[in-house]
Amino acid sequence: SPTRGAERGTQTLERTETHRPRLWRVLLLNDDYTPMDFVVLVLERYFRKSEQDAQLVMLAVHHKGQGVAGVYTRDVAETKVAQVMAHARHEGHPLMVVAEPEA
Ligand code: TYC
Repeated sequence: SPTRGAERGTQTLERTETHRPRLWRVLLLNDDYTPMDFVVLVLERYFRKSEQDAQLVMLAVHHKGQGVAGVYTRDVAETKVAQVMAHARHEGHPLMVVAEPEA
C-alpha cells in the first residue's frame, strides 16, 4: 500500500510477500596451464569442498571444459569470483571463474 512522504512528494510501496532471490552458479573454466593442485585448493578454500569432492569437480572441469564450483546469491557469487581470480593472478595462473544466473 502506498504511503506519502511528509510533504516531500515521495512514495513508498509496502509489500508483505517476498521472493526467494535468484541464485547464481559460479563456474570454473578449464585451461591448459593452471595446476590441478591449485584448482583443488581453490575448491577447498573458497567453495568449502572436501578434498575428495574438490578432486572430482576439478577432474570434471578438466575433462568437460567447465563445471559448477558452487551456487550462491549474486553478491556472494561475485565476491567468490573476484577473490579466486585475484588469488589465481597473484600466483600467475590463467584460471577463469565466472558467475551466471540459474534459470
Ligand atoms: N587443465 C589443467 C591441467 O591439465 C587443470 C585445470 C582444471 C585447470 C580445472 C583449470 O578450471 C580448471 N593442469
